[in-house]
Amino acid sequence: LRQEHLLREAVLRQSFVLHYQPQVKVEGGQLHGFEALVRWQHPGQGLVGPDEFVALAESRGLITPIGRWVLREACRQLKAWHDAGLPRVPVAVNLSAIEFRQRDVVADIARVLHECDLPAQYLEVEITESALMQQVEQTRETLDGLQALGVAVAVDDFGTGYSSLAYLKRYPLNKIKVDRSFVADTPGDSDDVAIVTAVVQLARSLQLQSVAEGVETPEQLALLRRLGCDLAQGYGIARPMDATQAEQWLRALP
Ligand code: G
Ligand code: G
Ligand code: MN
Ligand code: NA
Repeated sequence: LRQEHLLREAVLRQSFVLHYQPQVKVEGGQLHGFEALVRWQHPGQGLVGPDEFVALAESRGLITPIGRWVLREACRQLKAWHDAGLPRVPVAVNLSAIEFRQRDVVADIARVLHECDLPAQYLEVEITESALMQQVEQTRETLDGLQALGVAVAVDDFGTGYSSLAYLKRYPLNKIKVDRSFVADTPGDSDDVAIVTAVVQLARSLQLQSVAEGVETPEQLALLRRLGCDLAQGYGIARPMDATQAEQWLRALP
């Protein structure tokens, strides 16, 4: 109850901060873009990660204002980097199922892009597989709207939901993110190697980009290279970092 009170206050004061985790090209290792990850600047506990407050925010009707702050802040930061003459890379923002299912989500995103004067090609959204499985007609409309706007869509946590694969064909999507639970025990665990292999091949067959999450070791990266996975993200490449550190990654780009 106290956390809920503090979270409401945080929403009013916008006491959040975004960290950015690099996504690199598996072939060559160059920076591709960032995933924006929200943290709560908690009055007593320091920076608190989303695992500790997103569920509470969702159940208390607070995820929409938080999500809107995240979207606006990511676009504002990206525009600031553009204006500073830094290399232009995309930033991916996570949308919770609740945000994704709002009727006006596409209009909201379009408005933020317009207000920030940011071309849509620099924003991506990540939506979990389970969110995509609900309300098929509305989901399709929203995805069509995002596609028309030019915002790419990644399926987050791929393979962890209960879903048929049919939706991958029916919906306009751009990327599949192989869940880190499948990457963690590669290359030692042959079952996980088989799963990651299959997902990367599936993505390629459907002309979707593949992104491996949770890459922690050089051996995992070597496997992904053999499989032809497009992008990689994980502690072994870089941890999520604040905007100042992320900017150093941009400055280091050729
Ligand atoms: O940042 P961290 O590694 O703790 O992220 C944990 C989970 O929280 C991830 O599954 C991620 O998708 C989710 N998450 C991170 N940032 C956001 C956000 O801005 N909005 C939503 N809805 N989820 C987020
Ligand atoms: O949206 P998603 O849940 O996929 O967000 C990524 C989450 O995974 C963030 O909480 C991030 O801090 C975390 N993460 C990123 N890289 C790694 C990694 O290599 N290992 C582990 N265990 N977690 C990671
Ligand atoms: Mn994500
Ligand atoms: Na994920």
